[in-house]
Amino acid sequence: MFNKVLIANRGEIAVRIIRACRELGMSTVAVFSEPDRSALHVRYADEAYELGPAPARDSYLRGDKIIDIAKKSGAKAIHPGYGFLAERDDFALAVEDAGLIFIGPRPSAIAAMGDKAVARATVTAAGVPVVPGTEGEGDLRDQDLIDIAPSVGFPLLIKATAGGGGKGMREVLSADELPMLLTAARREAEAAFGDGNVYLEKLLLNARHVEIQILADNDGNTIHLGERECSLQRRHQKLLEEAPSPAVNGELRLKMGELAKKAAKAVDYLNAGTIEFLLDKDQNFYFLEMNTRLQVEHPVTEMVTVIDIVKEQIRIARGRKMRYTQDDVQMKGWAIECRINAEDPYNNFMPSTGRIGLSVGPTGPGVRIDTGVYPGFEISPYYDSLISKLICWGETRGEAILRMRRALEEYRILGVKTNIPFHQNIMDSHRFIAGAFDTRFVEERFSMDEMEEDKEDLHHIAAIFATLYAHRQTQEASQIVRRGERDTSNWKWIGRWERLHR
Ligand code: MV4
Repeated sequence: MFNKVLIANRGEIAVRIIRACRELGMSTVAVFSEPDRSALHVRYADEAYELGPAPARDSYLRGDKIIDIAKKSGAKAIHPGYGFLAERDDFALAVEDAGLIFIGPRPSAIAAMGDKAVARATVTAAGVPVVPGTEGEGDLRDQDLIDIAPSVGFPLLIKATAGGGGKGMREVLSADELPMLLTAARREAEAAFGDGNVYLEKLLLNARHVEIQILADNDGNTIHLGERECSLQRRHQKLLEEAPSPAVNGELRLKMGELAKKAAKAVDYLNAGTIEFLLDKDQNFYFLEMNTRLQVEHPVTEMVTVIDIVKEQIRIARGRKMRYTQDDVQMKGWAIECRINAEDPYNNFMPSTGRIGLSVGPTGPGVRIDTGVYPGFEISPYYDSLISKLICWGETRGEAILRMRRALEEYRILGVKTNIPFHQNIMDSHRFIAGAFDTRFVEERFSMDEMEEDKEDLHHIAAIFATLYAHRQTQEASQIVRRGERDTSNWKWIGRWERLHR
């Protein structure tokens, strides 16, 4: 049994894990790189040890050093957070071999889900639907793939078996492009992952990215905590997540949840994990991959289920039974998370580095901020650009959106450019408000400027009212819009509507 945990990570997620440990009465050990000497996770932990220079390979990826520090400090368990060493089965194994506990899944599950072709074959055998494509876990040669391609159908996607998260994918529109793109994809995969193996999947268009949170303990209990909608992303970087998904009803949630549990059980899964699905317009869904770690967006699930996922991870790692059965899990209300990044939404989301100046975060009812920075902290180019995660809960999706709008208005960050204006535009977007978006929305349909024109469309404004006040008559909502003066902003409208009707 352990009472001291080493957190092998930095930033907001290290702080998040330290908080869970403290509430459970456990001591914490932080590790840090040179520029992170005065970071928040270092200040919050009971002890902290330096790993090395800024580059991750010299610091946060030094599994050997981290294990040594755990042994030296008497931490009997290591929580990897997300990124860095979180999904490295060799690290998880090394932790176990050192007689320590890895707070996460077994190395075998990380490895099985880490190879995307093995993952596909494994969950298929368990009866979980995958996107039509190549089958089996063996390595396929170009000629095999060229022979199989017509039966998969075009357009299709070449994906790296060692990939994931959208890295190293190639769209193929027709058979004649395939040989050339196979060569390019293999070269890229070889360079990025040291493994040039690829597989094929039919390309699904207009799909949403919906993922299911899983928890599994040592007693063989596997439960799901419902879904998260993660379609709002740009270049495979998620920008906003919500729970539940506007596209999922109770019946679909039940189906996806049961199949997600099957996928997890197929690799004898332990601890917290996430099953990613693509969901199409006709409510068909397909397994994409499993993330064998705690995720950035876990708070939206925590807000609607009132389950502390990190504490549950620690309980599970201690060999305890989960505190919840599937019947205990209920979703209440709606939660939205905006990732506040140090980047310029008016300049192609260019990262903005520098010292955080004066900053004041929103507070008040239903607002949660997870952050790893503070005024005076230097945002360096070495790590990701996440300043904080702003999470708002509301009784309805409408209340969550209005609360997020309010919170974004309150938020002040000086010193670096942030994507807060982007999120404010999203909160104004009729498609977002109506819940009518897919994974291509931000890149193909959304622009900071076009927003203004879009706002003039009365049908869309009617959709806003209908969504925000779903408990009222849609007709009533659209009448208010038709009576309207054209030059009044949507949000003034909503204010007026509030005064008239509440
Ligand atoms: C796909 C797809 C369409 N069809 N696979 C990107 C992340 C990785 N997990 C898999 N991804 C995709 N796989 C098929 N067969 C579209 C994507 C995709 C995507 C998925 C989730 C969230 C955002 C995305 C953005 C672009 C493409």
